[in-house]
Amino acid sequence: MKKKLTVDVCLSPYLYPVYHRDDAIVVVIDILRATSAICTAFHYGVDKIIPVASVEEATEYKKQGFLVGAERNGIALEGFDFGNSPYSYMSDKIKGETVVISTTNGTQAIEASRNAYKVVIGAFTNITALCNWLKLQDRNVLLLCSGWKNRFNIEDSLFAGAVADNLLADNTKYKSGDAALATSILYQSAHLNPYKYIRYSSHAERLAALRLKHDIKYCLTLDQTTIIPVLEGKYLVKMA
Ligand code: 3SL
Repeated sequence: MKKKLTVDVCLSPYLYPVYHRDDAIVVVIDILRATSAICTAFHYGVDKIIPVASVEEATEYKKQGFLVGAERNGIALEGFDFGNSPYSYMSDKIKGETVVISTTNGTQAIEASRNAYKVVIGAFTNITALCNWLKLQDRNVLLLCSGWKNRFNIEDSLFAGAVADNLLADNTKYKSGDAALATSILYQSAHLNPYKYIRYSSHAERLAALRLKHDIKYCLTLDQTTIIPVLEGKYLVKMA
């Protein structure tokens, strides 16, 4: 009998070293809003994205003439071209360009998992394409939640649960780690109205206070794109 593949969830980048496996595909998740913004940027024609962890690196790229998005604590940093709203990437300005992005948590999670077998980007906006692609791979899957400053958050866990739930439906192929099981139960209790479920979460409240409720709603919208961004060296590119 063929050995089952494992689907698991790492609830914080801080825990990544504990969950790392050499052969697993890592899906980086930052629903509010980095991975949703990245998927949107590719859908609107960006050629490549360079995710960077620090504002210093982002500043260096800006000096070299790159278009740069930089956000900290939900606020777009002054002196850069974009913040982290998916809406800011719905623009002709990015078509065919390489854009650099640095965010509070999302780009930190990408940095933490750089040494994985493969790193791809997940969001509700590309969820069906992502799940279908994952099911075609013969690989263990690790869903990495960016969280908030290394803490658990609901929105990333909910998305991880949605993907886990989808993959684990084939229990002849996949088995779950405990965190995958827990998040898929979370998803099952929330899937009929995810907005209602997350609107009192700390980051949704933070974004609502910044008058960004429309961003939250967009980031919960399913299947706006079929593009799966994948990390190749220092670049995120559109998966061929
Ligand atoms: O944490 C991140 O990387 C950001 O997505 C946070 S925010 O939604 O832009 O506030």
